[in-house]
Amino acid sequence: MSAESFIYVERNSSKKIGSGSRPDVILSLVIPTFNEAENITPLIRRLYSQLTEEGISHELIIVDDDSPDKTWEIAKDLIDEIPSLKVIRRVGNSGLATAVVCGWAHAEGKYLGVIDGDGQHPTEILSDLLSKFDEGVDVVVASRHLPGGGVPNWSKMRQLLSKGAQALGVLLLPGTVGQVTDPMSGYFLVDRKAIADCDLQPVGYKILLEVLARGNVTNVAEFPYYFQLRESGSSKVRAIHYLDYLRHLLRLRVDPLRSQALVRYFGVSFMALVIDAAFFFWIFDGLGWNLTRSALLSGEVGIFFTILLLDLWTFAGRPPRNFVDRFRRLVGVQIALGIILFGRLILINALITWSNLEAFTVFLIVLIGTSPVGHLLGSRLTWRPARR
Ligand SMILES: Nc1nc2c(ncn2[C@@H]2O[C@H](COP(=O)(O)OP(=O)(O)O)[C@@H](O)[C@H]2O)c(=O)[nH]1
Ligand SMILES: [Mg+2]
Repeated sequence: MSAESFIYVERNSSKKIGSGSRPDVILSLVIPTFNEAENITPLIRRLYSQLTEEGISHELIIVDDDSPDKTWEIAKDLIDEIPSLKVIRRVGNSGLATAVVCGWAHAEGKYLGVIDGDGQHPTEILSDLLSKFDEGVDVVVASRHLPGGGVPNWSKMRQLLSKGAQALGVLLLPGTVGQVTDPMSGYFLVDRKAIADCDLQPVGYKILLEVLARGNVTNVAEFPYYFQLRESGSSKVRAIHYLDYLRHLLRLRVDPLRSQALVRYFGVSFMALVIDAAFFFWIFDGLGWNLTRSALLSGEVGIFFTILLLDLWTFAGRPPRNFVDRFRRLVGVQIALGIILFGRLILINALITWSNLEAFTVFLIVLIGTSPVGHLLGSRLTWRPARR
């Protein structure tokens, strides 16, 4: 065993992810573990033989948080057998996301990655993920939410929590979370250049969030995968991790760089609302058009204003940059918001028939009530980069 293959990291170690890499290591794959004694040996062997067969020069870095079941010791015993293995035993610190950062800080490869230690992430797609870097992307995410991907029989509760967490993320950090179909993925690779010397300070479980938010990331690619059943042991996800996630989102939210996009976003939404209402008031009250036609036209004016400003101002510079992709995106947003506008017309007419409120009041209630739905949908379509 070489001296640097086993690393003992004490509390408050502040090693950073450097910009230099070893030319002979393409991939540094971090495997965070906590009580994975039964899973870790087969996983390490599988990864090593597969990557070696595929000719991918690599290192495998276990970062174990001093597991009571001695996962780190079991891994350490494999160092003689697996030449590409490094084992980090972290004492006095815990948490999946910080463990990954710790592993990357000790990594020497050009591309940095993370994979779960319980066998739930299929190793077979690693070379597919890696090959995406040829297209000039900064991050490649393995996604459960693309066609061809999926999750096994998660309880309804966990599915709901996962969807809710994602929706909340899109709402709070549209430009970050909305960039990918699976922002909760724990399986992804990142070009070292994108996060070298970045001050990554993740909270809890979601390291991808931190990379997308604080890294120098412009282009993201995704690749589908099916989340497999755990080989052994149990998930470490607890209720507290949902609170951690919320804390993480809020922490990233108040980051001034990110706030600028958010302020612009809400600014545009608010202006669109005012324009929509003023236009409606003008043609309905002033010109005497009928209710449905007025609501339709003013809604369309609002939509047009929104998509144009989000594209040209709020998210200027975000991919896709070529004309065809951009046109397709704008049409997508228009169609989505158009469908909502149609629903709004039905609601307005229903409310007018069944209540004795004034037309303008009804219009305002429905407009304000439905705009979050519209913007959520619109944002997903507007900010998601063209998929590679
Ligand atoms: N180092 C470290 N690894 C962790 C910690 N919590 C979870 N893990 C590992 O992170 C991976 C994913 O965790 P898991 O509980 O399976 O999450 P799930 O797949 O989303 O249910 C597994 O390899 C765990 O052993 C932690 O606090 N520290
Ligand atoms: Mg798991």
